Amino acid sequence: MLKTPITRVLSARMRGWEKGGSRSKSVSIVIAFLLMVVVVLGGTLLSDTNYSSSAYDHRTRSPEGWSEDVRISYNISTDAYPSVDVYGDNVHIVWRSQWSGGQIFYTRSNNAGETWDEPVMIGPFEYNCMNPDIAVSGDDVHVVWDNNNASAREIRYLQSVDGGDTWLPERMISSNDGHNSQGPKIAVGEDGMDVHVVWVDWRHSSDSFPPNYELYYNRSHDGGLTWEGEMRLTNALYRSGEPNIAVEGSSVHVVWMDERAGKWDIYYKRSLDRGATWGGDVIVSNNPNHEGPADVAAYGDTIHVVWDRTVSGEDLILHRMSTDNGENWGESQVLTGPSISAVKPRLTVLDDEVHMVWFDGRDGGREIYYKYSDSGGISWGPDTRLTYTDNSYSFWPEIAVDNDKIHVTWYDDRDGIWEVYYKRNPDFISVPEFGNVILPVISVVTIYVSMIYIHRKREDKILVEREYGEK
Ligand SMILES: [Ca+2]
Ligand SMILES: [Ca+2]
Ligand SMILES: [Ca+2]
Repeated sequence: MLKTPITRVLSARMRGWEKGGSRSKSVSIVIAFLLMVVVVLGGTLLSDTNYSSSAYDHRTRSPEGWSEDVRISYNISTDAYPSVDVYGDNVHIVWRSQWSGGQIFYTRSNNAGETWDEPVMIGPFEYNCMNPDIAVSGDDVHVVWDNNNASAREIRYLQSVDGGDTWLPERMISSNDGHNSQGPKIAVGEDGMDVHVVWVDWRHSSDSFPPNYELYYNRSHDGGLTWEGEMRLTNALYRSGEPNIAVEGSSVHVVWMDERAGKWDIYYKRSLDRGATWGGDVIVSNNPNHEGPADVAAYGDTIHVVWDRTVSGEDLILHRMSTDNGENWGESQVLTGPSISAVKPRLTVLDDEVHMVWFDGRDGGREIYYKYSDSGGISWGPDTRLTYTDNSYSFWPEIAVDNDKIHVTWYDDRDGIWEVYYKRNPDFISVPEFGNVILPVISVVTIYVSMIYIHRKREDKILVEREYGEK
């Protein structure tokens, strides 16, 4: 057979492979594999560098479907007690920052939590602001808190009518009477016109010992522009505290902790006429243990109440519902626990979907947990752990839902100082995730093809040399 250079190479290669070239081939595959590992790791690290510049926290894990933790607050002081509300994909968060003696800070996201504006202090510069809460309807953003620039702590109200771009002048919506008014909670109706605020007031505190705190209330029917004047909601000795409020159509629902019977219990009351008149106090918990605090959420005629019950130093979270707008109440059911410090349950409801968050001590430290019912509160899914901060303390979660997205905020000390965090479900569809896959794949294919090419060139050279050497 005529030996041309090509046939020489081919025949030499065939003999070479027969003679154990497969060993050098496996070596090259192993090298290619190691390179692939290096490239994939490198690609992941590189794209993570881009990713973390948008404030995602890679020290945490997340359950399926949830985004990573996004740090919201950045100044060098303590940031805590966030509150969140959402309208469409516009998410708004307020919190208390220790920045300069205690101010209210605010940020928003107009893309459902993917990016956030730089936080700003809202309202006039005041010291010692506490207990912010937020409610949103369309472009109307309503914020309340308390501070003691008056002769005592009083309820402050701030409003934006342009989605949080600018804020109208701050107003005081409790009476400046020298007695503390604090811990306000705000709710806004679906039409955006009815705004309701409830708080704890000390003006009757000397009536009893322990002091007699009572719930007071104020409302607006024109989207927060004018306020009707405050009303007393409770009238029973001893402390009444930690109210929460929900509005649905013309019905307003309030729950709170009350120690009128010598221990803390959960009470409920409602107004069916946009807050003009109120029904009697209804005890929701029926148990000799410590009960509270509670939260309430309403959708149509279905009212959900959740609260924390302490039994022998551990906590249960219970749920009770009414399907006739608060007239009658079903049996209470235990949703979770007993667990160490399973407290502060917060609720939101949209149709048959009921969402709850709380913080829990079962893992050491405190972590944020989430639970969900898609049957209008009848049956509930498992407890889902949302944070993994390795014995840090994650506290006071708040939750809001719209456009099939669940938004959760809380604060914790993973960075050695209290900061505000956020996460959502579903997870973000992000460019870095795309890059994580495509870039390494292209790199690996290129390197592998080059290696095979180089290897074959070298092999051919050796075989041809050997062929000629043998002759
Ligand atoms: Ca801070
Ligand atoms: Ca007052
Ligand atoms: Ca009282």
